[in-house]
Parts: sequence; C-alpha cells; structure tokens
Amino acid sequence: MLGIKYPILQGGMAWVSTAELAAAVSDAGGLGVIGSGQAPPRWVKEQVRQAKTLTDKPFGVNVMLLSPHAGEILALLVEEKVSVVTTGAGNPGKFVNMLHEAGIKVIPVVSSVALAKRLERTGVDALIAEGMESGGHVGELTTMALVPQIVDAVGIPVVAAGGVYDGRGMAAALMLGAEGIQMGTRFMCATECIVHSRVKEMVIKARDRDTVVTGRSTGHPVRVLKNKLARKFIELEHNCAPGEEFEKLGMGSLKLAMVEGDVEMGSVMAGQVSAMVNGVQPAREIIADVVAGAENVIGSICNGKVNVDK
Ligand code: TUI
Repeated sequence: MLGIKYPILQGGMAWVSTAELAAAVSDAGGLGVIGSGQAPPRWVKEQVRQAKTLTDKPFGVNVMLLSPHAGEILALLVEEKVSVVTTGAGNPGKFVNMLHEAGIKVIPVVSSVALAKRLERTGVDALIAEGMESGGHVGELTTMALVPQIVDAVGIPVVAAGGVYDGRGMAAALMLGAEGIQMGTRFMCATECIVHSRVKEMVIKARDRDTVVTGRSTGHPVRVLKNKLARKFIELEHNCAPGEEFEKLGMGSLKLAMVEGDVEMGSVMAGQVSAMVNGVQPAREIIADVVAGAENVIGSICNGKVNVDK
C-alpha cells in the first residue's frame, strides 16, 4: 500500500522529525515522516521540499490536528502531493476526501476502539493504534490491549505504536494482528535526527521508571521524561490548579527541550522504551536491527522453541 520495503513507520514527532530523519528512514526502506506539530505552513513546505531532494522514496507528514495551522498544512500537502499523511490528537475525517483526491494515503493515529471505528467509516487507508507506552500525547490503553481490540474492530490494516523498540516488539505487534509498527523514541536517537544532543543523552541514560504521564487532569495527558518541569506539573495536579497554569507552564516547553536542549525546564516527550535505547545509530542500522531481530525471534518460535502444542 505504501510502496515501502519494511512495514516500519517513523513517528512524526514535533520539533524532532525533520526532513533529514524522514529521508534517512525512507531511504533505508521504512516510511519516514516529517512532524509538523504546531509549526507554520511555510516551515512544513520547506521540509517537504527538502525531503524530496534527499530521497526518491515515499515519505509522509504528520499533522497534529490541535495545531491552528492544521487545515492550511493539509492543503499544502495536497499541492505537494506527499505520499502519506498521518494525523494525531484529533479526528481527520473531514479532510479524507480531499487527501484521497490528491492520491495521498491517510493513516490517523488512534488510541481507542471507538475512534478507530468512526475513522474507518470515513474511508481512511489504515490506522496507527498507539498505546500509552509512547511518548507525548497518550491515551489510556496499553499497546498490548489496544492493538488486538482495534484489529478485531476494523477491516483496514493496523500499525502498532507505543513500546516498540526492537525485533521482539515488532514480532509481538505482528502476533497481535498488526501489519506494521511505528517507532518514535528509538528514532529520536538516530544519527540523522536533529533533536538536541542533551535530549539524546537523556533518552540514552533513562531507566525503566524514568517517564511519567503528566496533565491527565487537563484532558491532555503527555508522557515525558521526569525532570524539573514534570515535577512542577505533578505539583500543579496535586494542588488541583486551574487549566491556565498548566498552559502557562507548557507553552513553548517542547521546543525548549528538543531544539534548545533545556532538559530541565523543557518538555522531553519520550516513550517507555527510552530505557532500552543505549546509543546513537544511523536510521539504516536501526531498521536493519529491528528487521533482523523480528526474523530471528519469529524463526525461533516457528522452530518450536516455544512449545505450545505438546
Ligand atoms: O499526537 C500524538 N502525540 C503527540 S502530539 C504532541 S504535540 C502536542 N502539542 C500540544 C498539546 C498536546 C500535544 C506530542 N505528542 N499521538 C497521536 C495520538 N493521537 N495519540 C492519541 C491521539 C488521539 C487522541 C484523541 C487521536 C484522536 C483523539 O480524539 C479526537 C476525537 O475527535 O475524538
């Protein structure tokens, strides 16, 4: 469906997934995705143009539907005829026809069965089922529970996201009925990823319990690596502070971490697999490792190492 060699999508992370990363992932046989976040349409257009100069393979753009620029960005993606649009943090239903008319595949990220069913009816091409292990804006369910429920509820292909780091994660996702995976956190530490080096260091150093979900009480729960900002958010929640205080604290904090490298007062959005990331590697190596690992673990199961049928 996507014209890619391996069913591995790269998460379109705001301030992190630029043309360099997306092109490297696509060149290596996955689907690279530019993250548009809250960026202005002009920046997105430049990134798309740059990615086209860096790779002749298909790539995508993620549109964060909470952005005030989402409509304008989708219109320019139609003009630029990108191969794939993934969406996050909202319902892209009203844009599906416009994107399809331009030959663009539409793959929304969902974190519930209800939204998955609603979006299937709008004619989207596939869905990314994202569990709460992932970084950034998260839902309530884990990948393990969410993926098979969405696979059972819809007839279109499902991509599993959240908590996938290596071949074991990919194999597990396929066992749950997914046809592919999306990884974000691991690609943050790709050589080609422009995220600030202090963010990469923090992800690499992270241990199993170093992420936390803040902002549940505001309706915008976000998984981040624990730091001073996260502790301030937790304190606001304990004090039942009004929404404006969260907004004030959160404003500009993602850019502060990812671009400026302030890993204490910035929002270091990253998933639970941060603990498994132990170095910086080219995107091509990441993809090769995941594919080889999945083949290896699936092979050993097929050879009877897990003896389920005595
Ligand atoms: O979108 C994400 N992850 C993100 S977006 C982001 S940037 C940000 N900026 C400002 C506020 C909050 C975040 C950082 N991380 N993941 C995809 C995703 N989308 N996960 C869950 C959803 C989702 C949630 C609710 C999709 C649709 C939805 O419902 C909308 C509806 O209409 O029912």
